Amino acid sequence: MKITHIEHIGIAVKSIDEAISFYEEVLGLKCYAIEEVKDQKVKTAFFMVGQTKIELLESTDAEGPVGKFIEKKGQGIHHLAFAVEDVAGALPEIEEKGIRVIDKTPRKGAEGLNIGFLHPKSTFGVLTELCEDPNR
Ligand code: CMX
Repeated sequence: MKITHIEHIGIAVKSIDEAISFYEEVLGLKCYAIEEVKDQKVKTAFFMVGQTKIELLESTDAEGPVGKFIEKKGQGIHHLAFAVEDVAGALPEIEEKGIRVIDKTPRKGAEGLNIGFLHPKSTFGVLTELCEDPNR
């Protein structure tokens, strides 16, 4: 498995509109995309910082992963996503090393990326995502 860079940092927020205002008006970043990912029960907003993105996540369902996270832990960093060249190959390779893998095979995430998650209980408390851009 080869990690090329940090693809994005996911931040759970209660209101994506309020959070966008902070990132744009206070930090001076530009939101370049807003997308609902129905499968993940979230609405997302993206900002580019160098080659890394900030992904704001607002839950669209209290029982979804971000809804449950905010209920339990409050707003804050939700996950760390690494860009890899081959998610389908990386997931079984990681599982073979005894790490708890949430997705055994890749699924489609925001921006059409192929993604897979590793369970935070196996990764020192940080929900870890692997992403592959199929257009690269
Ligand atoms: N970071 C760190 N720990 C987390 C966490 C997170 N984001 N989400 C849950 N946990 C912890 C809980 O606090 C809980 O810990 P304790 O038992 O110590 O209280 C434990 O993980 C719960 O684990 P669980 O019972 O297996 O499951 P949950 O139903 O809470 O689900 C998880 C947790 C990570 C398996 C689930 O959220 C998941 O599958 N996430 C992957 C998908 C996802 O997060 N999608 C949203 C983002 C989509 C996008 O980026 O587009």
